[in-house]
Amino acid sequence: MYLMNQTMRWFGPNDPVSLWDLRQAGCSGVVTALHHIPVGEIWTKEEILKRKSIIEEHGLNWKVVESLPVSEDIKKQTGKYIQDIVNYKISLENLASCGIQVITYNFMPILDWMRTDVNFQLPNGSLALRFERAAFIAFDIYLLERPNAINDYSEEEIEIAKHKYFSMSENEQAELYKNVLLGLPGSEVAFTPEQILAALKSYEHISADQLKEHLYYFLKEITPVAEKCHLKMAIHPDDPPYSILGLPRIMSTEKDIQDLLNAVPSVANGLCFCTGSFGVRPDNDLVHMLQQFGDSIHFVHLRSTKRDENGNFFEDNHLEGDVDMYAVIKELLMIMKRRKTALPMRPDHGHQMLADLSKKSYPGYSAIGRLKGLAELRGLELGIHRSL
Ligand code: DNO
Repeated sequence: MYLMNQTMRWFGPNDPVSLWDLRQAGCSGVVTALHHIPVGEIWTKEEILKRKSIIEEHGLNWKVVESLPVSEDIKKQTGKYIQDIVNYKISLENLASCGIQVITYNFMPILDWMRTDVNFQLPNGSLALRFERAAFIAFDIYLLERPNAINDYSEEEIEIAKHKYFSMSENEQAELYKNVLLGLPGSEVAFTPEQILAALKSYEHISADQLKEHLYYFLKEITPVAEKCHLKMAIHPDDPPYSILGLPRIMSTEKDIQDLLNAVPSVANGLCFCTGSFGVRPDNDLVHMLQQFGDSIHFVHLRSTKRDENGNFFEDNHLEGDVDMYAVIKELLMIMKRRKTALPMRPDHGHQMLADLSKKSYPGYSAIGRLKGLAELRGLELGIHRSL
């Protein structure tokens, strides 16, 4: 019988959520990354093994990396991208030799996930992550003052954003600014406006098609190495799954996945299927996508968002919101049975709740909300499995 391998994300020794916490939450392994190694540099065997032994000392395993980051130079094919790819290949070989099986990465320019509110209060008092479109547009036009930003929105949207911005206190504006540019997950470093504007400018001449070509070039380079050492590459979708701040985004739709798989056909070239990211678009039919691409899924993030007609969404309970989690898990069980393999999964994000409300953690990654998410998902999976 094939049930998913339950994992949790751990940000490493600086994570306020401990490995014991995660083990008590019921997972058998963690997914993590060597966040202290600058992007582009080699992950040495020594550093990988050091991390692995800390994890194993707590009775947990480490088989999935999230993430081995891709440098901006590789995404833009500028500067030292050739060297960065050489280093990436060496890191892959090192990881494989230490027993790692799956490598999560993304190809989102500059920023990873983006929300406008990381403390959105739900009716029961717990806190969730939220994307409010008017706040995001207000950030873009008034706080970042991105040149030509107004061309990306309708007059009506700009009017609503203007109203939003001028009704915010200075503190709220500062909070919004901080939330949107929170930087990369696992890092405390925020971007300054000058840095982000310069970074955005450096993508000005890169279209979505061009960025796709850069992704495929990168994959054609590294896939033979991944194949040779039996690693599976798992690309994470764009979050949210559309262009933001004028940047190209290329892993948002069914067509994007199809293009990726056509460009580099290999068992090593696959997906991190994140239901919360893909699920924000009403035109992404998750069950259909699972049916189409089931053979290429190497890692699963389970989360549900609730969207409205104004382009806002918040992260709902794992079994509520717009994602039909029953149908998703049922499909995953059938994929695993067909492939005779257990896929690694993790509950993605969780609400900040109970004792965690007074604790600090990475946004979305407090202990108790994820424990609750995992417990619900695991129960649902077992229930479906037993009734099939
Ligand atoms: C957010 C995460 C993403 C993910 C990366 C993978 O919580 O799902 O940050 O780790 O995009 O490269």
